[in-house]
Amino acid sequence: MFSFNLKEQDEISLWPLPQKFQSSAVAFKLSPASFQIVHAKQSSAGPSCGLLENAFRRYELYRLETFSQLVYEDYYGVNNINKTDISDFPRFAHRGILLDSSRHFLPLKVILANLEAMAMNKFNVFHWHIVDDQSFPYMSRTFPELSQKGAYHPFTHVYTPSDVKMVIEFARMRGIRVIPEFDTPGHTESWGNGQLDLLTPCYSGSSPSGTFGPVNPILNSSYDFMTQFFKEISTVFPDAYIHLGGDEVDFRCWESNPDIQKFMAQQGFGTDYSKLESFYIQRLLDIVAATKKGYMVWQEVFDNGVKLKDDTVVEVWMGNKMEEELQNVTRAGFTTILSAPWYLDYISYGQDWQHYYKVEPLSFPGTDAQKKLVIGGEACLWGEYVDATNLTPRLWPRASAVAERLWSDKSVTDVGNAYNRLVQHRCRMVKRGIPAEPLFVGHCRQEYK
Ligand code: CP6
Repeated sequence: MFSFNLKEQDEISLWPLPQKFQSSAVAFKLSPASFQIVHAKQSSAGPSCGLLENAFRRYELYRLETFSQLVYEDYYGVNNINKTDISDFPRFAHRGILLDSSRHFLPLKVILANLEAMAMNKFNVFHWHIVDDQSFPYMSRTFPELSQKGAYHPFTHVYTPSDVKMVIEFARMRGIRVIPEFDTPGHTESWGNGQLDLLTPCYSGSSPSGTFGPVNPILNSSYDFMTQFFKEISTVFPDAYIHLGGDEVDFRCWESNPDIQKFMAQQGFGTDYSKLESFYIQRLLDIVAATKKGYMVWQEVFDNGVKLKDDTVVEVWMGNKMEEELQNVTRAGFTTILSAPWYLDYISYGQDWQHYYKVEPLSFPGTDAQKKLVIGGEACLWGEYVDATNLTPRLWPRASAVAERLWSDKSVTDVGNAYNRLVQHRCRMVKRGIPAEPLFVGHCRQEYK
């Protein structure tokens, strides 16, 4: 009468692949009525661990992620699990996703759904590129005008303190850190709307042109502002790290401004504006260090020779000379994370996940000590062409390729095997309410509604 493809339910499809696992043909039936998950006798956690208790509850029938991925529905619609021994741990400690809520506002719902998908893929860092040139949706208690005047809309397109709390707690429950990025001195146009004199006035000839450039590095008021601002940020975001940006500073406005020119001469910087940039960043780093937070920065900050604290994490994002950069950063003894090969905002026809999958983060020449300094990577979804309508399918399952690269053993490189598992993993995400896009032709047993 009719037939259907049994392939999907017959195979287990773990993603990312555990470090070690051994499955057997012995199958157990799971009955929803009697199923329970308990702490092992030797477990150090126990029922006092609220995080685990909550995770148990969330996973209902199938509970923890890997376990849940082993459960399959048999021909009769009964849930089965085969006896399996697993010993697992991540290859890299930092497995992140960057979302950009400035180029387009991302409603809370989209951010939370993404955190859910991150947990399914064992990502553990949400790098929240929360503000940028185009808008300032972060509602600051100390400087409320930043979002009142800098957000796309002062009420509907902002993250209130309780929104931010919600994101942090939702993430924490899923083992995800939230690292906010407040990118300065460049990428700050939106900050200027609500904070007078923060940005450098650009000149055309001998008079101000009415436009503004990077944060004004020659005024004490800029540093007073940053001191108060990052004091707030350090209390709102509990993670030990803050991302301070420092990328893509456009020098043209600084060059045009006679006060800046005078300052450059006084400091003996000549016409090397990267020295001025470093002067700013150096003072900013000292301000943030005083809040007892560690900081992450984009690679330019290292390239410009800024003196960094030993525990600084340098994020390598430029695709050209990436291996050389990793070599230099680790030779200088800094920890680093890699995002250059994983710019998921770039789209092209075909299965681009395979390119992300084939990256080997430690292929650069260097000593074992240098390689140890690469603590992970991030898939970046910059927001120029992304909002709530297309974020989730654009990110998933393409980011899943990055997830496996950062979690599984170095030897897990078989693209064909990955394809088969990823097809099913993608259907599993769809089944769980994440509208992940298809890899190629085919179907899921349960389509997205
Ligand atoms: N915004 C910010 C961006 C980018 C960066 N910083 C970016 C640059 C080049 C590409 C993609 C994104 N949109 N603040 C660089 C880290 Cl190709």
